[in-house]
Amino acid sequence: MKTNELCHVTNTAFHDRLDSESRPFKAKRYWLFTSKLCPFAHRTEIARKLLKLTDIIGLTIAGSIQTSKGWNLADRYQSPDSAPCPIDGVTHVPEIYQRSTLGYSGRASVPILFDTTSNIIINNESAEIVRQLDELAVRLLGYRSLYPSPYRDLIDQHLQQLDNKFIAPIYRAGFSQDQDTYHANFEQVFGYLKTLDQQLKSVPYLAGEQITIVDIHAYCHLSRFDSVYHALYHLNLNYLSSYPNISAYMLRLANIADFADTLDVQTMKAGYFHSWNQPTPGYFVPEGPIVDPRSGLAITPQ
Ligand SMILES: N[C@@H](CCC(=O)N[C@@H](CS)C(=O)NCC(=O)O)C(=O)O
Repeated sequence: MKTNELCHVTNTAFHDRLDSESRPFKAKRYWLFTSKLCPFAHRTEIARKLLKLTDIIGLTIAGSIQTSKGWNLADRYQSPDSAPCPIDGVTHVPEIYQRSTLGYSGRASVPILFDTTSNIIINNESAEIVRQLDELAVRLLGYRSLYPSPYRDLIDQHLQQLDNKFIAPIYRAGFSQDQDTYHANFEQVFGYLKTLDQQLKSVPYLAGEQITIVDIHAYCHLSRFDSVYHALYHLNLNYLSSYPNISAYMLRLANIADFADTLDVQTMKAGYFHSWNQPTPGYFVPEGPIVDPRSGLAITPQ
């Protein structure tokens, strides 16, 4: 699969495998670190739940407001799913990178897949982590793969389109420093939504009748569109609720607890509008639009 052109998104440095000879598997040896703000980390939370790996893979969800000290693990997100950080003395994510690779100078991003036995980061690229969790669930639990071989080419095509025609332009528009860059990416985003709405006319999920990994990727960015990207990145031509097939698709996914239970719109929004590296002074969190908490779709007040 060709690498993608995702600007403003952290390029990652850790691409190892979780279940290799050198790291014999045991429950809770592997640990995920995420944040409710991050759509990429969100992918790994949904995969962990959907693939029934919650007793096997540990999880700590950092506080959703990122400061110059990085993601805060001491003030972690409070939920039955979010366990205390298993690494002694660590309070912020950059410390995990330092502990794992002395002198590490890259970005300290989430998600992180960590090995609590050898105390090293295995992987910090969400798409790779999701695929590895899928392989683990198929091998260990005999679970149906969310990346089934007969559909891999189709899934890869959708993943590529999602990354290059929607996700990358969202960040390029939101962080653009001139009208032309903003305009070109604004057009790409709404062009993609029009195409996606057509694609979802005849199928319940992006690769057909079954949920696959591309639906996880799509849900994580689409569920942030109406409540965050519309205002924060000025992608304000339409709300997703004005695309009938995309809306029906998002409500279908939101009816699956393993998707909707991982979405916390208020916490996510507070993260975006208060974090130090977002295009907003962070004085307040916009009150509108009213959104459905399970799909993130804007609701037109009656
Ligand atoms: N390519 C990475 C992107 C991860 C990423 O950009 N995470 C952001 C939050 S959405 C982050 O932690 N940024 C913090 C930083 O880089 O300091 C993936 O898909 O996992």
